[in-house]
Order: sequence, then C-alpha cells, then structure tokens
Amino acid sequence: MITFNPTNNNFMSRPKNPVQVFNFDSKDLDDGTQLSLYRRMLKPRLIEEKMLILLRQGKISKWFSGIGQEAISVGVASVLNADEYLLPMHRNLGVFTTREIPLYRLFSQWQGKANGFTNGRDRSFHFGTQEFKIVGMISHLGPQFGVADGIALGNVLKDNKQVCAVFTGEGGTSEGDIHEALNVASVWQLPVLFCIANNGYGLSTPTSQQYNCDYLVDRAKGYGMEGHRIQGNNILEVYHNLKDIVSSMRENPRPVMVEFETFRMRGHEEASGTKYVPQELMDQWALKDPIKTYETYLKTTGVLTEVKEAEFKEQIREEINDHLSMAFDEPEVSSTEIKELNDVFQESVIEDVDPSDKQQELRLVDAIAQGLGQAMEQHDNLVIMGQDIAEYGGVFKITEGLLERFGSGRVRNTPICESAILSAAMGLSINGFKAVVEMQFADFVSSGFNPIVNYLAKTNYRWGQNADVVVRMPCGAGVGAGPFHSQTNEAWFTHTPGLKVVYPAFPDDAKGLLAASIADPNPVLFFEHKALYRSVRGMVSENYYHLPLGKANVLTRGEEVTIITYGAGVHWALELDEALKNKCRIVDLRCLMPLDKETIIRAVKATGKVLLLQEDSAFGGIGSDLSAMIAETCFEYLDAPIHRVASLETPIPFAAALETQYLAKSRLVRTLKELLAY
Ligand SMILES: Cc1ncc(C[n+]2csc(CCOP(=O)(O)OP(=O)(O)O)c2C)c(N)n1
Repeated sequence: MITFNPTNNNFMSRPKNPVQVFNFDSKDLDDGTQLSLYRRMLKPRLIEEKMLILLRQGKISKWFSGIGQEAISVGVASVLNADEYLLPMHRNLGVFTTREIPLYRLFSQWQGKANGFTNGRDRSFHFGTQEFKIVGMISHLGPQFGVADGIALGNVLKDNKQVCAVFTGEGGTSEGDIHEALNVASVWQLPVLFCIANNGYGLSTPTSQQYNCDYLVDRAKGYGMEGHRIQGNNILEVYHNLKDIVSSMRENPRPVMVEFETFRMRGHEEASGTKYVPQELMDQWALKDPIKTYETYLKTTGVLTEVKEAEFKEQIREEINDHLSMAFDEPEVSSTEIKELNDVFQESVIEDVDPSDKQQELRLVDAIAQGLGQAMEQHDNLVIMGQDIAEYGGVFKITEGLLERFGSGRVRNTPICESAILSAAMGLSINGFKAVVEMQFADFVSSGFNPIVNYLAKTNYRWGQNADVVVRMPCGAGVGAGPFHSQTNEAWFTHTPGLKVVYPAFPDDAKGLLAASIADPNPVLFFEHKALYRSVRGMVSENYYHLPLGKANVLTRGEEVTIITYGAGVHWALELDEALKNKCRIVDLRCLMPLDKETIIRAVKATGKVLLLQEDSAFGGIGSDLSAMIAETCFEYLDAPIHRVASLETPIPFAAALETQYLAKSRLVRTLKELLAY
C-alpha cells in the first residue's frame, strides 16, 4: 500500500519505470484467472477508445471516461458472485462488461435506442438491470449508498449471505446522503462494500478542496466501520484484498469501506477537458496505468505472450465492431404519449378485498394503526422503518406493539437519516421487499426529498424498476406546532410524475386506502392529518380490506354549490354545510394522484358553482390545478367564477390566534356566502 494523496506533490517522486511502480504478486492465482483479469480490463479500455472516436464523429453524446480506473471496476465485479448486486457510477464501465452484458445493449443504451435498458428515456450509465443484478446511478450520486443499504438489508432479512458493492468518487463522499448511508449501514451492520474511487478530482475540484483529512478511509473509524486503502490501479492488489474482504463479509455480515487510490486520466466528461490538471500529475499517473503495468508484469512472468495479447485485442475489437453495427442498425426509438404515460407507474392489479360488516368505532389514529398491523400480516415481505417507531411506538403511537408482533427485522428504528432511509426503501424494493417509511412529521420529508422525487418517482419510468414504498406523512396544522411541525406539503409531490398521493379524512378510508397503498407496487405518499388523528371517529370494518386509489367520495348532495376538498378541509366543509342547512355538495378527494376527474366534473356540473378548499397556501397548490381543469372542462356549466379558499401565503405561525387566522377555515364562511350569493 502507498501513502499519498492523489493530487499531492509527494507523489511526484514516483519511479518512472512502470514495472517498478507496483509490486505485483499473483500469489496462488492460476494463469487463467490472471489472464481473465487482464482481458476484463482490456475490454472496457478498448470500448472506450472506440467511444472516443465515435464521440468525435458526433455518433454518441456525452462520455464519462473510466480510462485508468479499470482495475477497480473489474476487481470489484470479479470478486462478487453473479447474483450479488453491484451499484456502479459513471466511471465503472468495467462493472457492466465484467457482468457480460451484451455489448450491443450497452451501445443501444448510449444511443438512446430500444435495445438499451431505458427505452431512450435515460442516458449513459443511468440504468439498472435485474437480469445482470446491476443498479445504475442517478445523477445525484449520493442516494446510491442508501440504495445499497436497502439491498443489503434485504439480503440480511433473507439471510442469503450475499454482499453488495456500491461505488462513489471522492467528490460524492461530501454529500450528506453518503454520511447518512454509512451511518445506517454501520448501525445495522449491513454487508455493503462501500467503494470510494479517489481519482484526484471531482469535476475540476481537487481533493484538497473536497475534504480536509489525510485519507477518506480514515472516516470509516468514525462510523465504527472497517476500512481499507488499496492501490486502485494494481489489479492484483485489488483482487486479492477484495476477495478476502468479501468472503469474510459473507461469513460475518458487516459494512466495509474501501478507498481506492487512482487517477482520472481524462476530463470529467470528454467535452470538459483537463486543463486544470498539472501535466506532471498526468505523466506520473500515466506510468501507473492499470492495464499497461499489469500487461508488462504478465509478460515478464510468461503468463501473457505477444500472440495472446494480439489475439485478445482482435477478439474484443471484433466483438465491439459487430455489436456496434447492430446498435447502429437499430432504428431510432419511438413511442406514443400513451405508452410513455403508462410506464410512469408499474401496472398495479390490486385485488378487491371488501370491508366486512363486522365493524367497530375507531379514531383515525387507531384505524391507521390497525391497517398497518394487518398489512404486516398480509405481506410478510413488508418492512417498516422510521424514527422511534419500534419500542417507543412512534411519536403518535401508531406503530405501538408492532415490534413485539413482527420482530426487530421488520420493524426498524432508524437513526435521523431521512435521505438514507428513503433510499434504503428503494433498495429493499429492488431486492423484492415492500417498505413503509414513517416520517416523524411530514415536514421532515424535505430532508429526504431527493430520493423521493428522483429515485422512487423516476425509476419505473427509467428502467422498469418499481419502488414498492409507502411514505407515511403525519401532517397538518391546527395543533399549535409552528412552521416546522404543521405543514401539509402534498403539493411538493403531486407535481412530480411517478408518485401517488393519498390523503384520507376518515378512519375507514384511512385504513382501506393505507392497505391499498401498501399493496400497490408504486411509491405512495400517504398523508395523515395530525389534528384528525384523535378528533375524528368512525365505524371501521375489522377485517383487512382495500379501497381503490383514485376514487373521490361525494359526501353530501346539496344542490347550490360544490365544495371540493380533502383532509381537514373535509371536516371544515361538513361543519359549515350543516350550519347552512345542506346547500353544499361536498367532494372528498381522498386521493390527489391519481385524481378522480370524473367525479369532480360531475359534481361541478350538478351545482354550477364550485369552491376549492385546501389547507395548504394557495399558490401552486391542488386547488390551482383543479381550478384550471374545471375551467377547461366545465366552463359552460359554471354560474359563477371558481373560488379558491386556502391558507395564507406565510409560514405556519405558532400562536393560536395567528394560526387560526392563517388557516383557510377562517375565510371559508365568507367566501362560501359570497359564492352562494353570486
Ligand atoms: C448532487 C449533485 N451535485 C453535483 C453534480 C454534478 N457532478 C456530477 S459528477 C461530479 C463530480 C463527481 O466527482 P467524484 O464523486 O469524485 O467522481 P468522479 O467524477 O471523479 O469519478 C459533479 C460535481 C451532481 N451530478 N449531483
């Protein structure tokens, strides 16, 4: 092992002869394996050389080069079994080739064609494939570590003794998601091989501006994790060390961090160049080329001959050219609006399970708790995670008793790590599990926003991997809790294609909709109004049952005005309607995405007047979109302008008088009377 920082000047005095750069030691590796490692590194290198030509000819778009880093990708992929998940980043072509993905599929992927992995929907290495057990990156880098946590948790729960490996560059390690994921992996002792390819630069930023410690792997100690620093350009060092580490991880499941020392020999991506990299560094690292140095070693030991080398290169080049022709011959991708829209969600065939006649009176909070417990019985692959949800039963006591009933494997207290846990929920889904994540308060979802809107929401559309995740969101004001414990932030998510958003107002709806949300293989944000938890009661069927997502409920049949609302608004509207002697037709949306447009339109047409009521502030909220939709579809039926009633455009104040003034309810009577009088 060497002791230098890739961009630090100590390294300038390295020897000039490539053979001396590394102390190769094949140990007891047979010749076949030694040659196979060589061939495996050669393949991505020759593909890249070809890609650089195609890039110059304008035949492919962006290219992120891993030239000089092949030993890391190949070494890691070579020590994992074919059924163990690999989570590569943008410089890990060797992972894909070592897993023997047919090259034409990779080439089609890079050209945005249908034989790729995303139907032209995402570019470069942004794809995954269950067939090859590879989970590709999203651009945001950091969530990848948390996804690996989830996959590893799935492996632990299956007790299959598998390891998964995830990659990042040193730049990515500065992201908070990475810290959270490392912490969770350590607390839960998840068998993840965390691979940090320290290649000196994150785009143009040298390591000295990225972190302020000697070695990134020193951080492993802080996480209570084993760590190793390995010369990433020495394939034998990578292979031997990882083989030992990984087999020990299989025996004794735990996370391990490995920092690979390497160097980025080309620009961040091809168009951006390397002007900011001192030439001496380039020259020094050129001597440590993982393929050339190993090639020289293999030749000195007689394992590789000139003839064999030429044969390998010819075979690989022929394969590349054949597969490139296939990809070039493939037509440009085409689709239809309907197909694109249909692929946003995985098709969900949710069985009809009806409520029974045997009922009991429950509060909203109890109905949710009962529904969650029954869903745990129904799906033995369902894991629930959240802060203080196990022994403590959650801050609203909804998960009380579940630990005792279902055990600590499936009912998991988490550190305060929203991003890592939501990413882990994605990983669980990839590994065949269902997950329910409890946000302690809906407000805190902002700390896990990235994995929800970028991972959970987009993965089915991108490469057909569903995110079987429900995020429970205790939300809403009226509880005197101020700006950070009172928000109803559904509009943050209804705007993002790929997420379902459910918002019940009654106990029976909450139970049936929660069960259906969990049964649904797609990501669902499930809003639970805190002010309704213990104030709203109703009769609830005792059995496990589903209510369909995307069906609104018409609660009253008044003829003069339609009020469309959800959540706490439903109860404000009901109260007022009673006072006004039933003039209102109240539609409880129950589900915001999918939206029951038919019921909305029918109700508007029936009264000719419509009031849209929401607890959230108005601008950019659900009411605004409903208003546009109603104006577009029901214009001729309207007898008055559409009215919206929403909360003030301010953060949510704490003091009772201010909160009351803030809330939409305080303007409801006045606006409704104006509308009735219009
Ligand atoms: C959250 C986020 N911020 C910024 C970027 C832009 N970006 C993409 S890759 C990259 C550098 C990553 O450096 P590193 O993790 O060291 O990997 P390397 O590219 O060196 O292999 C940056 C800044 C991004 N994709 N995502």
